[in-house]
Amino acid sequence: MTMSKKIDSILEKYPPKVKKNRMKHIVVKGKNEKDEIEANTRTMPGIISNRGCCFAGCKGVVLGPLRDVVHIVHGPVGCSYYTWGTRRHKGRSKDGESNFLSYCFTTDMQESDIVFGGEKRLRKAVKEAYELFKPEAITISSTCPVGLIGDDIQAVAKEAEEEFGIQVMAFNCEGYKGVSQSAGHHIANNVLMQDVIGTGDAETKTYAINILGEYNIGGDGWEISRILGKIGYHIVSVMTGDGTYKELKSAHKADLNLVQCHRSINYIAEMIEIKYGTPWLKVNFIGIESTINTLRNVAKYFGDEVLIQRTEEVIAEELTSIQEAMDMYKKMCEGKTALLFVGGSRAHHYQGLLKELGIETVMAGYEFGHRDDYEGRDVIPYIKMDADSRNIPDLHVTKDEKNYRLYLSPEKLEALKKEMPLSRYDGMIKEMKNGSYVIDDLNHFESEELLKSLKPSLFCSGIKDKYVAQKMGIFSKQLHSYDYSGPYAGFKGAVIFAKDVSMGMNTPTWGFITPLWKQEPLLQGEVMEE
Ligand code: CFN
Ligand code: HCA
Repeated sequence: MTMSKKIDSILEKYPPKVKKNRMKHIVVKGKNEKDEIEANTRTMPGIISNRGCCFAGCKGVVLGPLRDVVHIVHGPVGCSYYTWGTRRHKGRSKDGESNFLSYCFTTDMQESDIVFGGEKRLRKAVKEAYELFKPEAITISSTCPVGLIGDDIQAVAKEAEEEFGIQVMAFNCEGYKGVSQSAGHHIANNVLMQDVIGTGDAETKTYAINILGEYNIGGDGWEISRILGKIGYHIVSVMTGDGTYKELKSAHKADLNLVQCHRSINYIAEMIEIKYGTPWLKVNFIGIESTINTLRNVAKYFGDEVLIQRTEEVIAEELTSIQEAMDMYKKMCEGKTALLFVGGSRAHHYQGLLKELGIETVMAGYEFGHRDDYEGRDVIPYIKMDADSRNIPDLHVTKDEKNYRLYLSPEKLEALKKEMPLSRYDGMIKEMKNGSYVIDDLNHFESEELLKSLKPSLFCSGIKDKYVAQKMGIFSKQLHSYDYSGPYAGFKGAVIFAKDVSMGMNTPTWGFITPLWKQEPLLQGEVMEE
């Protein structure tokens, strides 16, 4: 069955309202004049989505990796316990520094707290955490029931700050807020920008950079830092993989922000640019060509001949060390196909690396990407926000509640576009081959149907559907946690990824499994239309 017939047959199974909705989330690259996709909208009730929640995006993704902070989860024990360590953001302290990553802090709310309020319990937890661990800072993240009963976590945080003399930040990131993890990213970004970034005064050296949207999953950030360090960059802070509150405070002192995951941290990148005039550059350290391009672009930004020369030397050295292994694995991967379905950036970032191994991506999708992650966007050209530029007519920097916003009149924006090269964040679709499929918020029914008909060699996804695929005899690589492996970033990471997928796809195991589509259906039924 062709892919388009398959999609039609999937859509035909839905009631009309669902069909209408899902059609807008499916795009065939190049079929229409514009590749527009609906994204970042609410999943229809009844659909088994892979999406996570606001709390996952705030505490799990953005805050969690900060290792010198005690992160208290205010909610029932499961919210904290079942997310403990599963994302595999690694952290290693230097001498004398704290590392609380291996701990799981929760207020363990009970029924009585739901009835009488949980603030007392939270106060006690903050006090206990402070007395036992003396952390640099404490975060409080609330989960669903807290929002429903209305505990004032901001007031508890404020009180605790006065009592203990450390920063205590409260995040109202109840799971049900927004439509996915994405709302949680935004909440975390706002508070970090408001309360942390800009409060430090650490010394910086030449070529000072921050790495944003890099969470050190499986050690990715360490491999990226190794390469950048070898070239001669000074990494002021990493947001937030193996990162610290202490370093974050001085992040505004860097010369340039590199943005690896745009989705989760574009807010901070933009707010720093607007408030401090630090430009940001979209980078990608996944895949060899992407890593090389990234390194060249960063060197070009600084424009120093010695740095450009050193970059080329490091690239040559690194390439020599991996070439043989990559060639070997390529022979094992050539001609294979992949389906990619991951959060809000990796379904894009991994396509280059797969291509380098000879693996074609036939379908890719994000759980919670926004339209710009798919279709790209114009990035406002770099405007140095010194005292003078704040007086440019038509250019207004305002701070509404917690966001720094830049308002430009359309005329001014057009004029600026002419004056300086407009940087663009291209998004995922542009880099895909014509005819390939892009599906937003892919659900379990759709995943199973596509796996059955396309029978890809590789399904890159997460824990919720990994074993569904493998029971069908299709190798599934978790692109969230990297299963138990990594790093996959940079040069050395590319080899580890190549090895893992070569082994996974070529193991004889899959031949011993009788895929479900070769067995008799266990259940059969008709979906009733409205
Ligand atoms: S590490 Fe990142 S890279 S932060 Fe984001 S959008 Fe999640 S936790 Mo899972 S693996 Fe995934 Fe991205 Fe950015 Fe991770 S693709 S879903 S919220 N994500
Ligand atoms: C999250 C975290 C997650 C889940 C991974 C998965 C992660 O969104 O809650 O579903 O396999 O990377 O740990 O994305």
